[in-house]
Order: sequence, then structure tokens, then C-alpha cells
Amino acid sequence: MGRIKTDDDLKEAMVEEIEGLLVPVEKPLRTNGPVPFVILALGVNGVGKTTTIAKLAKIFLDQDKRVLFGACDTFRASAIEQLEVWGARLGIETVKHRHDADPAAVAYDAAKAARARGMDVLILDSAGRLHTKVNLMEEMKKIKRVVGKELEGAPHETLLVVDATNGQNAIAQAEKFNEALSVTGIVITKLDGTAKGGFVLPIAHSLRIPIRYIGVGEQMDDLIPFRARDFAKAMVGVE
Ligand SMILES: Nc1nc2c(ncn2[C@@H]2O[C@H](COP(=O)(O)OP(=O)(O)O)[C@@H](O)[C@H]2O)c(=O)[nH]1
Ligand SMILES: [Mg+2]
Repeated sequence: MGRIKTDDDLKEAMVEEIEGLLVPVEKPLRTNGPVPFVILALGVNGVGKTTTIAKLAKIFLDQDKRVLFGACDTFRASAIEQLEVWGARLGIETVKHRHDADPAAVAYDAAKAARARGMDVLILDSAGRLHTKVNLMEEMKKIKRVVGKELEGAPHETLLVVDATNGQNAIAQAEKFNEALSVTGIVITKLDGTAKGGFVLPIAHSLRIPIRYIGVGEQMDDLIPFRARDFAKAMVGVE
């Protein structure tokens, strides 16, 4: 500790300490490989799944990839519509069924369509309601099984979306979803507000799930790759 003489020294030491904890989970999402590459977005209601899907799609479109959406949140009619609206803005088609349809059936059709139409990336939205009759985790497992049968190795990314403003609750969500569904990547949304995202430290330390992106707003371009050093600096509050 001899080298810490000023506030700035202390802050830099803290940044380095936190950065060291976060570096192991700084693993960018790579969608090159399996075609179509299938991403299943998971997370409880309101965390920002659908918005994040649109932002991700924008990133892939900018890489000249062909993207398809699957509207597997059939629980609310408005959820299907919301995804379609984003799709229309981006020029992306959405495979959908009726409201209340079996989400796995939508996933199946979307997987088939993605292959038939030569898509590079298929992104599946999903419902996030907990505590209802149909067990959410079982429903998500069924989606995974169905797409896995249709496309080898799919879903290639089981992406959990958590909301930074949920703090400790986000840790519980990560544990629960990971236990049931083997999460392969995390997106942390709403870091444009006052939330500092301190909850990622235990996630990084004990779950060791890669953090792919962070959401910093409600618009299409507000998704940036997770960088351990930048995140640590924001947590400590240094430029
Ligand atoms: N400020 C902010 N709002 C976000 C962010 N991501 C999503 N939202 C907002 O959070 C709300 C819920 O998003 P939505 O995508 O519908 O969540 P879902 O229920 O998980 O699909 C919407 O009002 C979004 O605009 C973010 O990174 N920052
Ligand atoms: Mg949604």
C-alpha cells in the first residue's frame, strides 16, 4: 500500500482491483461459426430483453449479417407487436404465432425459417413472467430442446438480460436462470442511470458467466461491448 499517497492513487488502485475481478468475464460474443447462429434472450419482465434484441440486431446488421427475429414471448400480445415494430424499423422479419401460442412452436418455426432463408443470426425473444401456472424455466428448456433438434448446437448463446437498477435481485436472477438453463452470456441494461452495477462483482466471481454487452439507453445504438477497465472506472467514478 506504500504507493498510495493521494486520492487519485487510491482510486487507481481500486480500479485495478475491480478490473482484475472483471477481466475473466470480458469475453465478447462471437457469432461467426454456426449458421444460423441462434441467440435465446432470457430475463424477467421489464429488464430490457426486447430492446436489447433490437440493439443486438443493429450491431449484426452493421456487420452485414442477415438477421431474423422469433417472437417467443407469446404471453402478452403487445410483446409480439413490440418486437415487430423494432423489426420493421430495422428491416428485419419476425416469425410469430398468435398471442398465447406455445413459445416452443414459435421457436421451431423460426429455426426452420432461419435455415430456409439463409439467415446468419436468429434472435429469439422470450417471456419473463414468473410465478404463473406454466413454469417459465420449463418453458425455456423446451425452447432450447426444440431449436437444438432443428439446428445443431442451438441455441448457441443463451443470453440473460439483467437490469442494473435491480441490484441484488439481478444476482438472484442470474443464479436462478443459470441453474435451470446454463446461461452463456449476460447483458446488463440501464447503466445510463445512477446504477453503478456493483452486483456484477459476485456474478463475475462465482458464476463466471461472460458479460457480453451493456445497455446505456433506450435507442438502437445504446449497446456497447463490456470492457472490464471501463466498467471498473465507472464503478469507482474516475474518467
Ligand atoms: N434507460 C434505459 N432504458 C432501457 C434500457 N434497455 C431497455 N430499457 C427500457 O426498459 C423498458 C423495458 O424494456 P423491454 O425491452 O420492453 O423489456 P422486456 O420486458 O425485458 O422485453 C423499456 O421502456 C425500454 O426502453 C437501457 O439500457 N437504458
Ligand atoms: Mg419483451
